[in-house]
Amino acid sequence: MTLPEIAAHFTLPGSVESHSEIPTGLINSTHLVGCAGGQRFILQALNSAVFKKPAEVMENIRTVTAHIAAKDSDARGLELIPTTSGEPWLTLEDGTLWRCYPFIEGTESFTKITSPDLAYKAAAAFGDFQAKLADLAPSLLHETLPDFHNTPSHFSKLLSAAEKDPRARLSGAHEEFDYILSQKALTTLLTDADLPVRITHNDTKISNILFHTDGSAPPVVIDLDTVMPGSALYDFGDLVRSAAASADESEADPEKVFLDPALTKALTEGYLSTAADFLTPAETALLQDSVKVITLELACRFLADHLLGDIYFKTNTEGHNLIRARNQLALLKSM
Ligand code: ADP
Ligand code: GN1
Ligand code: MG
Repeated sequence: MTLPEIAAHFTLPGSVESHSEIPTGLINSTHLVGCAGGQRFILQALNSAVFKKPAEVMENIRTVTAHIAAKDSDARGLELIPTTSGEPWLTLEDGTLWRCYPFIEGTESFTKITSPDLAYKAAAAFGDFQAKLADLAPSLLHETLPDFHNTPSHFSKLLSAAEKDPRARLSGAHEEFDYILSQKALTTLLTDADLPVRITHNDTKISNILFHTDGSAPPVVIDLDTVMPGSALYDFGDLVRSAAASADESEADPEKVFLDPALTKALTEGYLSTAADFLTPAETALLQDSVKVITLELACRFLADHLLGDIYFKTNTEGHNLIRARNQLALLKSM
């Protein structure tokens, strides 16, 4: 089915005049659609290999966005555009799930940021997102990706990928693999800490937030597919990992990759400005360590995917996931 044919299933205000893919995400397939009359929309196919129960993902998104909207009617967030038959999303015969959101105009997203001011605002927005969900029972949400942030489990999956080595790639990745093995103790730091289970975003990388270009409103938290029960620390750690990195995840030269201390400070202050009230002392004490843990976790995931033949994360070139793993390790070493 072509994109205009898919778009025709949604209650859009006019015919599709333009469409283009937005390539930043590593998981879903995201398209910007322009309609006659000038209004723009996001059409997105959920990755069915990753999200095995897409309807549960959408139910989580609905529960969370409704809870936030009830508290803050001004929150300019994600609202689903229904299909022409009144459904909140479209399920094709092959099981692919498509959904449609208004394109939030006057905003931009970044894969890295350089301004401490923007860093502070992004972190405050993610803390606020968690704060607004602090009174919603985590048991109301489906665990759509079991063990998504279970670092020891990602470490074990890497070991098993290395043992199988189906593409004979381990010999070209020994340095990275050995370094990860040397960091085993770090993998259990958060799981051993008996942290509170909260409703968390679980994918707080900096491209998952939209900044209003005129600064007229707080940034909008997007990409809610992974919202489910989790630990606040993985959200904080993932934000710092992605936003305070000196270079993109795909940077060709790992020597250019390090964690920027000024951005880390701004992110920490911004996050605490909205999260300090609900965090426990145990969580606050582990904030900076959480950045190391999630960075190691992502290095495990990228390297395992490289060894298994790039079956999870979208890649542009052979060795892309190895480059990504190497950069996460460079980032970890700089902390
Ligand atoms: P993925 O799960 O693949 O990361 P996202 O939902 O994060 O997909 O979308 C990818 C990119 O598309 C975002 O980083 C953002 O730039 C843009 N985007 C997504 N939704 C919207 C929206 N409603 N309005 C404006 N831009 C959006
Ligand atoms: C994926 O979809 P996207 O690009 O926002 C991944 C995250 C990783 C991130 C690394 C569901 O996020 O866990 O941290 O890539 N999302 C999923 O860039 O696996
Ligand atoms: Mg995203």
